[in-house]
Amino acid sequence: MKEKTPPEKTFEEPGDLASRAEEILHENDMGGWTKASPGLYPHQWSWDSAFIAIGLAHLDTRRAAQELVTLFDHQWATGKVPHIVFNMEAPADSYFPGPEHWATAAPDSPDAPPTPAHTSGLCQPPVHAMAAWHIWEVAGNRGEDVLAEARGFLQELYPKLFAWHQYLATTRDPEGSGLVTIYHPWESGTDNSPRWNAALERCTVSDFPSHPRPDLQDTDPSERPTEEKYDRYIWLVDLIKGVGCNESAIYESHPFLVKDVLFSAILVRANEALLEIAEVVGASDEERVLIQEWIERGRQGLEECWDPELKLCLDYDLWAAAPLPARTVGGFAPLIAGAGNPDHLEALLEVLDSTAFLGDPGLRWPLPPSTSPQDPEFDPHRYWRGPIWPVFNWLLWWSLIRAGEQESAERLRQASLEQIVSGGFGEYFEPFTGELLGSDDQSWTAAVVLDWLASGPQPEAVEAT
Ligand code: 2M8
Repeated sequence: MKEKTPPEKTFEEPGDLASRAEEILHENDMGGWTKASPGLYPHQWSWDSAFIAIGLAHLDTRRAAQELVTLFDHQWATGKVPHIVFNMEAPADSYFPGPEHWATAAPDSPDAPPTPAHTSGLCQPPVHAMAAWHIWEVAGNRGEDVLAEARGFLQELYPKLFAWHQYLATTRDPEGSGLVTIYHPWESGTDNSPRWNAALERCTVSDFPSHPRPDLQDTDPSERPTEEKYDRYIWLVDLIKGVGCNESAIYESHPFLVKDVLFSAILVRANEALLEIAEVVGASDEERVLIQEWIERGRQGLEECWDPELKLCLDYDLWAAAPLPARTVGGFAPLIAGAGNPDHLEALLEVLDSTAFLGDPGLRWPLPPSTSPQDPEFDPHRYWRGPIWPVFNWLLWWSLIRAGEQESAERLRQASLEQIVSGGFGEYFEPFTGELLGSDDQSWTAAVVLDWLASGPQPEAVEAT
C-alpha cells in the first residue's frame, strides 16, 4: 500500500491553488473526457464528469461541453446515462468490476448504446443538466462567439438530457412518487453510506466466489468498503446482469429497490436547469410542462420522506415499505432540492449547525462529515461512512446560496478551501484530523476548487498538517 505524503506545496500565493487544480484536470484528461482519479478510478464516471465540467467551464467552455457530450455518446436507448464509461486502454486488472464483467450484460441488452458499449448498466445522480446550464452561464461572459458555440452545445444536448430525465421520472419511478428508485448503492454515489445498511441486509450472500479488489492496492483497506459489503455489491451487479439489465424484470424481483432522496433532490435541481435550457433552445410547451410537473412531484415526494425525530429526510425501502433511518448528509435532500416546506428547511439548517454535523467540537474544519459522528455506524476513515467529501460540500454550498444563506455558504466555501490548501486534492478527508483519504488528485475535487475560486477569494495560507 502506498504511503500518503502531505502536499508538496502549501499554496501560499493566491493563484497556486487554481494552478494545481488546473494541472490535475490536465493530468487526468484522457482527450475529450477525464478519468475520475489518476489510479483508483481509471474510467469516466457519470456524476464525476458533470462536476468536472463545472470546473472545466472556468478554463475552457468548449472542453467542458465536450466532457458531457462524450459521456452522453454512451447513453442507452432507454435514456439511461451509464454510471461508468470504461476506458478500454486501462489495464484489465486496474478496476473491478470492469468492462469484461459488465460485457455479458450490457451489449446483449437491446437498450445498450451502439457498440462498442463498454459501459456499466447502472446510473448515478443527474448533475449533468446543472453542469450544462453552468457552462452556458460562464460562456455568457466570454463574448459572442463562445456564447454561440455554447448555444449549439445546448441544442445538441437538450434532447439527450430530456430523455435522461424522462427515464428517471418514468422507468425509475413507476409509482409516480417523485422519487427515484435505485437498484444498487453505487447508483447513489454515496456507495458505502449506512443509508443502505438495512436494505443490504436482505442481500444474503453466502459462498460467493472471491473477486479481485484492485481498489485496495494503493488505498488503505480501512478507507474502503469491507469485503462483506463488496460481496453484496458484486452479487447485486450479477443479479442485474442475470436479467440482461431489463428494468421491468429488475423491478419485479431485484432485492435492492430503494427510493434515494439525495438522488431525487439532485433531479429536482437538474430539472430546474433543464427548464432553463428548454427556454434557450426553444423546446416545446409540452416538454416544458412535463419538466415543471417533475419538479413539483419531486419536491412533494421529498416532503413525504421527512422524519420529524431526526429532522432529516430519509430514504425509503420499497420491499420493507419503510424508511431507512440514518444520520447522513443524504438527509439534507430537501435543502439540496430547494423551495420545500419552510419549517423543514429551517430545521435542516439547525441540524446542519448542530453538534450532529458542523457544530461537532472535534472537527478539524467546520465541514459536514458524510455520516454524523452521532450515528452508530459512523466511521471517520471509511468511504462515505464519516469522512468529508469536497464534492458534497460543493453541493451544499451551492444549495445554501440558493436558500439565501450566503454567510453559511461562504463559511463552507472558505473551510473547504482551507482543508484542501492544508491536505491536498483528496477524494475525501478524515473529519477530526483533516488527513487526506482515498485517492489523491481526485478530478472532481480539483473541479469544485476551480468553481469555488471563481466565486470568491482564496483563503489565507494555512500550514500544511
Ligand atoms: C466511488 O464509487 C465507485 C463505484 O462507482 C467505487 O468505489 O469504485 C463513489 O464515490 C462514486 O460516487 C464516484 O462517482 C466514484 C468515482 O469517483 O467513486
